[in-house]
Amino acid sequence: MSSTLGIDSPATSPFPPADSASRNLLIDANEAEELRREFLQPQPSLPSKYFYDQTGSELFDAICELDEYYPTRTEASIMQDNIDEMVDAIGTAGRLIEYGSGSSLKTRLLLDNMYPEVAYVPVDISGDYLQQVADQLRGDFPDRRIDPIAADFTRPFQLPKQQHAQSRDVVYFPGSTIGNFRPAAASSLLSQMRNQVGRGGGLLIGFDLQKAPAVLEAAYDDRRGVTALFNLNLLRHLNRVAGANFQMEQYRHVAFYNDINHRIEMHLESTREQRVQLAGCSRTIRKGERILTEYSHKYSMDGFTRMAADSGWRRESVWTDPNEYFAVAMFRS
Ligand code: AVJ
Repeated sequence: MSSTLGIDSPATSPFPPADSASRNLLIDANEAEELRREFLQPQPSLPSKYFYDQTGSELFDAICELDEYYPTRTEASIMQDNIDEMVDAIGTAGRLIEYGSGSSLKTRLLLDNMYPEVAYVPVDISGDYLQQVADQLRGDFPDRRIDPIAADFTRPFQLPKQQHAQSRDVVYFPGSTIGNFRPAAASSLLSQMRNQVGRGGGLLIGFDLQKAPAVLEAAYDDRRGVTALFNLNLLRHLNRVAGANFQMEQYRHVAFYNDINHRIEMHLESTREQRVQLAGCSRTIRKGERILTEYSHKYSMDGFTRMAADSGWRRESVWTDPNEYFAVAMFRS
């Protein structure tokens, strides 16, 4: 027991499971190790991917309907207003590879308008849901080739060989999900995407732009408290799949704009001292101590273009809304 942080874990590998509890987890050993690694940091954090169980995905859909949460509807309006230019930029042949496709709801506009020879390759970590969505899409777009791939896009994954040598691949990454990655991780993901499509390939990406902190904080701490439920639901999900004992009523949602790192930070603040078990480890969380659950980085146009250029991407086109709240851009490798 190292007293400083009240952390309880045996001496050998830094984050091994302390007791039998870890053996009947609904997550694999790597995920359990990742959870322990993040949670036992001096500044505890929990991976934001655990937001998205069934309830979390429904809460996120509800967030997208909120007045305060402008990103989803703003990106959709940019796509709607510029769809012809975008499908021309994607080209007449090749594949549109969507990282973290989820419901593919946002993609339907592209699937409706892209040239018929362009195949759609949705990539998502939840295989069953992916197959379900792919079957629906095949029903709605019978003339379009749909090739789903079940994979964790944060790690390199294999794509089936290209049909025709001259056709180009375009990665599609909407919703400013790039903002959830710390700058170094975002750069390496952009490099991975570039290696995936090769020379002449494309990247169609949506990213949220810097703006007044009041607008941003309202978007991540809405009046009705839907985002607060979305944040707290992460604890319930971990209780179910990672052998945790979080008492949700003993935490409160916190979201603020960090103007040094240009990001929204979401935390769960403990309202009292408590002992927490998670994935076979445990630690004390003090009253007022915060657990980080999500970063959402906001970009300047030049800043994002520079970050992409550092990963080998050249900006070809960019589309924004009249308020310049959000941007969608096509990059070429
Ligand atoms: C789906 C990850 C882009 O960061 O804005 C919404 C998730 N978090 N409200 C975002 C989210 C809080 C969203 N992304």
